Amino acid sequence: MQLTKEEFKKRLERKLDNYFEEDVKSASNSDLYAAVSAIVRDGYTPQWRRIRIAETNQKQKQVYYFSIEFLPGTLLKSNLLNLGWLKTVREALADLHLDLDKIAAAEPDMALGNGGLGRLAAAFMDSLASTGYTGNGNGIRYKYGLFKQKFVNGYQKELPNDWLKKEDHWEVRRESKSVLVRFGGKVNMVDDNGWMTPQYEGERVVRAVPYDVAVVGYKDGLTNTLRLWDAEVPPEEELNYPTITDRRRVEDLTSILYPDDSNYEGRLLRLKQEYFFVSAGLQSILNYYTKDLDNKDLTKLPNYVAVHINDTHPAMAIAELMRLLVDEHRVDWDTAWNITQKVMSYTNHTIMAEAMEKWDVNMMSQLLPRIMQIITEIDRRFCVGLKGHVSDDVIERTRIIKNGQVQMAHLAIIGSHSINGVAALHTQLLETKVLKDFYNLYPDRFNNKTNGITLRRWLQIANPELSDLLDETIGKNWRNDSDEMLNFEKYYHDTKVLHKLSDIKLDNKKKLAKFIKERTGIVVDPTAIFDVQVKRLHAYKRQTLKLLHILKLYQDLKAGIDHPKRVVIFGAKAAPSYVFAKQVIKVINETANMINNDPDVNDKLKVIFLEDYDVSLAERIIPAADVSEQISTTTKEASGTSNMKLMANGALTVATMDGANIEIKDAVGEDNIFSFGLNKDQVYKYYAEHSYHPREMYENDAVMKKAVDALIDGTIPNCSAEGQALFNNFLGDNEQFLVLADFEAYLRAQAKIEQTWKQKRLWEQMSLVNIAHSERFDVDKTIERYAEDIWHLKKLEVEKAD
Ligand code: 26Q
Repeated sequence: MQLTKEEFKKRLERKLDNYFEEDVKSASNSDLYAAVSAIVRDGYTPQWRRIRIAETNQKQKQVYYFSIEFLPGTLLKSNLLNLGWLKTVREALADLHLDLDKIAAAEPDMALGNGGLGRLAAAFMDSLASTGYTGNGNGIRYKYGLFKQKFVNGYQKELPNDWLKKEDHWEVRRESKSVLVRFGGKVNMVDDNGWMTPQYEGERVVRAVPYDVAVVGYKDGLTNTLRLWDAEVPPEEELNYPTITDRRRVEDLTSILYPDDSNYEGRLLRLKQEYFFVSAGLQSILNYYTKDLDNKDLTKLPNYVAVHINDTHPAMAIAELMRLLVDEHRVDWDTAWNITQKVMSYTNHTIMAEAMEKWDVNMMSQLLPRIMQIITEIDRRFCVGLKGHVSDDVIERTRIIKNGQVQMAHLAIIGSHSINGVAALHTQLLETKVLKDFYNLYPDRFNNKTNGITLRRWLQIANPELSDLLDETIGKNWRNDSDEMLNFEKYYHDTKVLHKLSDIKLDNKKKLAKFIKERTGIVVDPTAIFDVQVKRLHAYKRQTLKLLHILKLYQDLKAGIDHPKRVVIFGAKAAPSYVFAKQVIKVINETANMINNDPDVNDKLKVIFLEDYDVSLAERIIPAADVSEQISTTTKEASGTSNMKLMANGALTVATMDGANIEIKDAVGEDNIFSFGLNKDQVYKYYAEHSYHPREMYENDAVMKKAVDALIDGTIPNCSAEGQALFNNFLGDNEQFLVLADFEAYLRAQAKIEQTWKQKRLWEQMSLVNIAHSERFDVDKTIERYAEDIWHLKKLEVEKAD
């Protein structure tokens, strides 16, 4: 639908008047945000309805993406962009002396995710709608999103993220679509006319109420639905919840997002959350299938429905679909199993053992007695089916229930027709190491789907200046077809374009410098190298290696050895219970303090740790980055996605050959990336031979020793305990992440960065190549591959309203 500036202004006045009895002059940014978002809602609502009707009529297959996290960030600008209104609205507001960016800043971040996995789920939603596939998100409407991070004396403190305090403007409560979810109690199987049917006794019933968020596709795309479930006391069950505590226990189900992104803890509430949204989602799918589509033949379900399991958190979907088919719809077990396997597919996001979900059999039996019975039966049949075909060892290693625990990854693999990793190396490691036994059993189920990013958000919204430069050079069609970005490489020798590129970067850096000044009071020089590491804080991501590099630079500067000016920028949250990660934050903050206030350094080096890294902050930092730090221990980062966002914005990557970094290198060529460090075979060799002896390295390398010693010799004030903890960690023979093993290679890569920085033209050329090749990581390409290879979807045909 077209919108003119004049029409928008009229609507704005009307909304402000109706909602707040204000006009454009008197309204606050938050009033303006409410009014503009209401106009946007009016813009997509008719289309949203029309598409739902078209879906029901055309009965095409749909995918349901089950994810315990969705991390969309803010939606105003992306909805405006996708409606094709962004420019008009920005200009209309400017006419009224209003700034869209300031108004948009009033929107709270929808931070219903920890990091990569949740952000990927949100990107997939946007992409499905934009590419024209009917895809639905299924998740949890957490009352509190990921905690807000504050630093107090350099320590991380967590504050609740009450994002719903000011009502969410995008969600629609759909009470009529509520379903009931049952927990606990006892289950007895009784014969009901020849069908063994469960009878429940003493179970608790919770009502799941969906809140739907429209996912507006780009330009001629669809408007899909992200369905997030909230837990309530069912009105008909009021008497069973007599006390406030009883009621609160129900509300608690959806109250918090677990803040650990790579460490698994078997908490009962987490298990409840997992079953809650899985059961609600599947019931709602079957309601749609049997009622709206009026289909009674469940054997045809796989022709209409694909359910995707994002990591193992929703893996109970396999058992729950079996329960619904067998118990409620009286489908026989073998038929039900066949349907389930055809419907389900699973993505693995980690190879780290400590992140693998395992649930205690006793806990699961108590909370979900029928589900535990079904998983036990799946496991039994799996073992019986293999007996005699493979060795007993293989059966023992691959079965679902072992040592009193349910291995969720095994359930996910056994119950799905497709298992994918998220980057080529990651998938290869799944096939040859971590899931080798399963790969031998089911080689055809394994496939790779390298992650992608929403270029719409990371270029068009976050970096409009660079987007304009692409328009001016290669034409506007890259906005619809990212392949065309490759044409940008033709400007490799074009001095004018290279200058423009560097002006845009400088401009973005000035804006970030201003923001840094406002937030921290620290002045940074926008002409310095902006060296960025933004991601969750984790030992394997090795913010510690960056820290050692900073200490080395500091020592050089103190000794009169010169380096190009550099501003190191961190953004990272640590899981609240992750002691080591919090110690790293403290040491980095104290190091920053020391360096930023040392007159000897003379502004040659600044270290900025920005609080509360989230999607909104990413949109400010990433367009201003010169260097992208992707320095995880090889084999540990499944893919990474900040690497892709930074590349698209013209940052040059310094990287270990881990995750998708390898594919970035393939795309840009060796000369346009700074790669370094141990390869996967060297890493596995250390592990296999127990041959990592960091103390020897430390004793034999004076530069390393000096940097590491700074942690304990009193150089860095106010963190002797934490500095000692890092020191001990680095020097231990069982240090898993091999920080010191990569130190020297990392310094060499950084020296090369300094050399290149001095050749301004070469730097701009490399930057240009990186931007051009970021098309490879366009999430729409990733989604096309999922749609074709895994979900077997066709695009929906819809007529536009006008
Ligand atoms: C599990 C059980 C209990 C509590 C929490 C969790 C939990 C929650 C979140 C476990 C893992 C996560 C998130 C993992 C994650 O974000 N992984 C990242 O996924 C990205 C998208 O595929 C990859 O790019 C990253 O490499 C990977 O680390």
